[in-house]
Amino acid sequence: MKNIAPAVFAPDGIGDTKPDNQAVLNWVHEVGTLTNPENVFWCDGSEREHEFLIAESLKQNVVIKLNEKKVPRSYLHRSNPNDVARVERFTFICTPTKEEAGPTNNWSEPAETYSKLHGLLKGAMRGRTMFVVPYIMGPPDSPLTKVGFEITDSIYVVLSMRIMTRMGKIALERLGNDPKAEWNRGVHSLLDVDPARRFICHFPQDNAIISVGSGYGGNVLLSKKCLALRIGSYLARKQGWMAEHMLILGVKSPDGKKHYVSAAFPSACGKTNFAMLIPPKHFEGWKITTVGDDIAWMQVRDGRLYAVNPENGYFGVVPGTSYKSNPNAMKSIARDSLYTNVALTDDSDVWWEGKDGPPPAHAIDWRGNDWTPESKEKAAHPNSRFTTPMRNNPALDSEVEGGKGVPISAIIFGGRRSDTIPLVYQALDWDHGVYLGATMASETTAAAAGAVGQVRRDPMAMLPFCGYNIGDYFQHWLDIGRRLTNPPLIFNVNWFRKGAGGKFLWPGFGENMRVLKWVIDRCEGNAGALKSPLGWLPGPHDLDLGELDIDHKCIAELLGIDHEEWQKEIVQHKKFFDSLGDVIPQELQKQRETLAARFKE
Ligand code: GTP
Ligand code: SPV
Ligand code: MN
Repeated sequence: MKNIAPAVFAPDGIGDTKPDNQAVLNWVHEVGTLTNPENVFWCDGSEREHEFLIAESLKQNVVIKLNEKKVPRSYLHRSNPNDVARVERFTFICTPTKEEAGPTNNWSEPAETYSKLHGLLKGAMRGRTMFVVPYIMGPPDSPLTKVGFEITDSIYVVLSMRIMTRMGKIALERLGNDPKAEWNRGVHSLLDVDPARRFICHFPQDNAIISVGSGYGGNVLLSKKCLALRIGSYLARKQGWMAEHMLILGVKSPDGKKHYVSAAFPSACGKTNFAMLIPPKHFEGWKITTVGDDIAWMQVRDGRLYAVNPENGYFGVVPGTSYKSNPNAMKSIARDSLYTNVALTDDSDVWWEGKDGPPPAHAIDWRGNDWTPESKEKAAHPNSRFTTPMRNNPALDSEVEGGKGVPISAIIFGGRRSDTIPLVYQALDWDHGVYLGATMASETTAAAAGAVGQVRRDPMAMLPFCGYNIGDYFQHWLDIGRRLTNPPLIFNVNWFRKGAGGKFLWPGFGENMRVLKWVIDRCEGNAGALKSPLGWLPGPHDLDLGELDIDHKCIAELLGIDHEEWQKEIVQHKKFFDSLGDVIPQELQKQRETLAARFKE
């Protein structure tokens, strides 16, 4: 299957919707002069355009059509095997000074980087079509909503952006013709999909992104991690709001009361699953709805925090998704979806490890090779993904289009930790909660290139996504807290604690409702908790474990605080802060000292 495809030639009326904003026209002209494409295709997001692009990408073997009966209007794409995840080593924040990018980011000097990238882009689109994709991030009537343009030579990127963002005319209308309007300039070229020429570069001060050499989602759907988080977090600090790697969900209790919760878990640590949770039978009358599964933009209004989901679709982890683990995701991806790097069955259905039912006797694996259950290789890549419109989600929250956003009652942090971290506990106050976020750690996953399963600090799940100095980011969190008269309560969770046998102690998925209910009850002021050195910890009787088949010993282990492990953990907190130099706010240093002191009490 191909990643790089030759130019497409559209009939009149398709691909010719030029914006009338002169700044955009000038920029497209400049990029065209540099990259020298065969032609320019101006996207408008229409159904007719979509049909044309699908037909072309089928002809060019960029996607394969799936079984129309089993997965209507859905397609499979295979990326280059050298290009299956985000590349953090080749991701750069190109602020004028290194200090602005801070100790956690790769930095490179803007002028030098532009010149290097322009060198790579010179003539890079020869023989290809240059697509211009206008899009907005955020509900159409939100004050937080941003306009972006992505130039790309990948038809797969165009098809994906159409699902992931509100794409086309809506963005041209929002932008208008003011040449000084704020909008993001994104340039993407596959080049020759060579890891040696792969760079994802951000220029926050110019609101610009250049990504070359990759065709994988997180590196090339520039709306998502690049704009909504890296550039977004930079703009958010300047403009007084927050851009976070968080899901947003609604919780309605049987008496009709509704709360909204946001949660920051690192990549492939359970955001999509938590955002689509279906409560177990024991919780009849409770209903969870999804506002977003990956990114939250939040602002302070009347002393409360309000959140919108800037995206329009889900780019989710496929392996492990089943009717057992996540029925709402299964229903969402049963149609209108673009799959990447999953296996293809002999009847043109898709398959992956962890899907319901037995494996197929034969399939084509994610690399395009024959596969049988006896094969040593996985059929689907561990970071294979679905791209699907959020409107397919049966549990989509009714407020998802609301520009004002939803009021957040609780913020949950959580990582993937085999030990040390209890199932759930609550911070003592906002500043303590910021400390929980700042010191959180998680085992690395297949979502990023590199080793899997290594514990690393990933503050607020933003380590790969904070577009400026992490010390200033922590201070921004503390400052936001000062503006909140009715702040969300802050919690920490860990679905991934393991017992002596190396198995997960907690059943997870739908059963996470039990933890969520305690969170909501704490917000309502009617759940018990014990004061511990870590903060408020539920006693075994504070969690509703009714009808759950779980050993009492497991619960004790899940909620236990091992003092020896915590002495080590606090040393790691200090090491982490020390490794960042002197950028850590005093308040967070103080939090660490009081945490250590509480253990001595
Ligand atoms: P990104 O899209 O990379 O940001 O990931 P995400 O945070 O949305 O993670 P996702 O919900 O896709 O889950 C990632 C992996 O964790 C999948 O393999 C899930 O099956 C698994 N997972 C999710 N929730 C749980 C849970 O509660 N318990 C356990 N054991 N695994 C879970
Ligand atoms: C993540 O890695 O956190 C994702 C997938 O959500 S990607 O868009 O590739 O970043
Ligand atoms: Mn993510």
